[in-house]
Amino acid sequence: MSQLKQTLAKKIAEHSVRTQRLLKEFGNVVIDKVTISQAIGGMRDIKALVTDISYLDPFEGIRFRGKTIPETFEALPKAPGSKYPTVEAFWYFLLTGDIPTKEQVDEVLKEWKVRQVVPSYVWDAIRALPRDSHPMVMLSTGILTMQKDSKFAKFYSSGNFNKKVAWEYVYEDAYDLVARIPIIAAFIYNLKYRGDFQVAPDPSLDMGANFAHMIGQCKEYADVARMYFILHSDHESGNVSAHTTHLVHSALSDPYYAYSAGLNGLAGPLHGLANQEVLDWIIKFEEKYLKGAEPTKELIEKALWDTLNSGQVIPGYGHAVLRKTDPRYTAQRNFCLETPGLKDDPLFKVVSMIYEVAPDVLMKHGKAKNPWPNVDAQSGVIQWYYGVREWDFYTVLFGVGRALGCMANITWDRGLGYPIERPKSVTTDMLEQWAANPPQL
Ligand code: AMX
Repeated sequence: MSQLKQTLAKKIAEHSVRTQRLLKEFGNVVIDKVTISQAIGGMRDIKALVTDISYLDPFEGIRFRGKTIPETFEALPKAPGSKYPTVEAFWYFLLTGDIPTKEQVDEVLKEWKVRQVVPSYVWDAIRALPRDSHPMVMLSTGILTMQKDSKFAKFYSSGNFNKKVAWEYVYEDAYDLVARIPIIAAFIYNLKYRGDFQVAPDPSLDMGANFAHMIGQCKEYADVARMYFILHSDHESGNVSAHTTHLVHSALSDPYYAYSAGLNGLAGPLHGLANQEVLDWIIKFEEKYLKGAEPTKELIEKALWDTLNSGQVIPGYGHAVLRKTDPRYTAQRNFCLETPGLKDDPLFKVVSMIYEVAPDVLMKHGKAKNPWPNVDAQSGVIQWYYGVREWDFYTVLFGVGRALGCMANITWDRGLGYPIERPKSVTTDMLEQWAANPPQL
């Protein structure tokens, strides 16, 4: 058994004691109450999910395993010659909460290579789709296709299914999935935008560098990929992609079913597709308002109001939990400011100008609870600068990163034996009765 799996087995066993004690001794302790607006309004803020992989504070932003983004980047072992950690080191950290030693990272890097081999039927299935399918359809299909070889599904139907060790099979699938998803994403990129010019993985490279290599990018892009996949990995478990993955897996659907479903949620414009929408908005702004002229704050303000007045949202702004600028936005903005060339890039200038104008506009508009930018407002600029200009691909990049968090989460879900998810529905009649006579709780 690998060091990672041994560490995880020990931690899950220790943690289970805490979960079981909470359930048995304190199961009736009330931690939250639910209002009518929460029941109708998308369950906002209801504390009804448990995860230790990450936590999102509305004002501070995300912490992975208790660490902020800068602390995470600082603490993890770096890729050779880079100031960014390898995704593999981050995977160890997300799963266990421990900063891996060099030896532990080396073991993950080695195992990753074995697991990253994608069955050839995945290529056949993706190639069979219409070439103008959205790349998220291709990614979700590619992941779902691998279900037939799920180790968890085989274990479940083996006749020897045992809840206590079920997590080990989820772990096996989850690990295979995170190792394979960048290879599948690169395949989709090459299929759709590079005339099916496919590049084999280079076994000497870590995940970020390998992704850069496979999509024909320069060496510097390896850091973009590492940063991007880590930043997008997890945002606690209530967001649509993570929650969908958790929900689907709670029915003991295997990780392939679960993450394919999660990706379908990520493909929504209010969630992961927003990064594509941001680029789309900027390009249309340039075509319609600039026509070759320099951008000005006045023109941006006008375009923002035109968008709002036509009933659309400003993509990349607002958040269901955050109430300040998303630190993932800041991390990417800092990357731009620290990268010669990028900080003077015309698109980065437009994005920075939108940042100066949009929060005030949204505040005057008076609807959005959070007028500040989220991760998606900044991520496309970096891709664009490095030549990944096919912006309908940006959500696929998000999906590669998000797999890390979703897969770590469901491995733990199974380890702790979380049951099938089944909230209770009520009727509008019932709400009206409670509105007239609030129940005594
Ligand atoms: N532009 C215009 N209106 C916005 C807005 C924005 N960026 N953000 C929120 N609003 C509106 C909502 O549509 C809602 O209007 P309504 O009352 O007419 O229905 C009102 O403000 C209140 O919404 P909220 O409570 O502030 O936000 P929410 O929790 O309902 O939704 C989110 C959160 C992210 C979907 C929303 O802010 C949004 O649509 N943003 C733009 C799309 C986007 O960037 N999505 C990516 C989010 C990050 C991610 O998941 N990747």
